[in-house]
Amino acid sequence: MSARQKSGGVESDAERAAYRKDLLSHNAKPLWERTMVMGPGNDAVPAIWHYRDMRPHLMRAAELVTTEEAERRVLMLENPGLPGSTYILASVYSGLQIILPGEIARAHRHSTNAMRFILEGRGAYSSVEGERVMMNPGDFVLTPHWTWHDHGHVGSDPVIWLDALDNPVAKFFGAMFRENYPGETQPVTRAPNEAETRYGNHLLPVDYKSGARSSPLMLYPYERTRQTLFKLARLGPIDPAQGVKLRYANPATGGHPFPTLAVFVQWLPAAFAGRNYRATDGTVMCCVEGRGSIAFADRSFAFEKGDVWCCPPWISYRFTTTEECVVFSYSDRAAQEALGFWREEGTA
Ligand code: 1HN
Repeated sequence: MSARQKSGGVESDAERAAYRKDLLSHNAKPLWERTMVMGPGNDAVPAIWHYRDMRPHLMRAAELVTTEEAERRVLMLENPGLPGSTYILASVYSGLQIILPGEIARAHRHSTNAMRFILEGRGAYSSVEGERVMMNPGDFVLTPHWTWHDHGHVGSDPVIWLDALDNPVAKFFGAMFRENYPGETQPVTRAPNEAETRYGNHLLPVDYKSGARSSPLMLYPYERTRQTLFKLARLGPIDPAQGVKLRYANPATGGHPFPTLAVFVQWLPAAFAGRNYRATDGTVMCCVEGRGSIAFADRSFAFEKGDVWCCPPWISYRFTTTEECVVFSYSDRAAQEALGFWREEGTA
């Protein structure tokens, strides 16, 4: 007799339990008993790392560990909702890196895309595929997939930057590779600012084909970004949630600078009381100028220059400011758009 005939479609609890146990021995589970709820968001929670707390720890790291030992002297920012992950969000890695005058962070390459956002100090450079890129505060520097890169410092004060990588995405796919360069550093084979000269002036080499998936630029300097942002702030209009928010573009395609990571900068006026906003891309933000705060449903963080915080996917937030602010940010939006997953929602 079938289950349906025996008990009107419902087997006894004991029979079901035995059935479930038997299934488990075959590494299978019934979908109708699923515990995984289909819905947006994940275990990541909003969190902030204040620069006033992290800077002394970076200076201490510089006393305790050499770049030779560490390869990269980085404090990884781990989301408290993702313990053991070493990730700031489920899809994005972030860390704070410090380099001292005269130090070298030796050359390597990896399949993951990396970027730096400079927080403090001058005189450090990143060599990317033979081009030495000088890094100044507010600059955004690219190290795309599989490009050789090493860092050095010819200035006189410590330099600190925020690293962002798409490591969790590559790890998820099982496609993470890395390789050491045969020497400590790669030779300089390109002119200073060569990429900017070739690709950064609304002109492209006539036969240029965007074979690479990332922007051909190595550097988006803050000076130009800031000028544009403040001119647009005067021109308006201002978005009720985001102020004036721009995305960094790949000049060859108009798309995002990386296939996975989207990168943004925004200006918020003084005394801004922003509307609520949420999107499926978890976002890491960094205050470049000014003071304000970001409020989530259950907590809010005051931020100032150098502070880094994360807004997990589909959790609403709103900005308020005391001074006009510039906020730099990045997220996995490029990957989500390419795959068709990205959504946003603005509410009063
Ligand atoms: C990396 O290559 C750098 O090149 C920084 O500065 C942080 C974190 C994980 C894996 C590779 C760098 C990194 C990294």
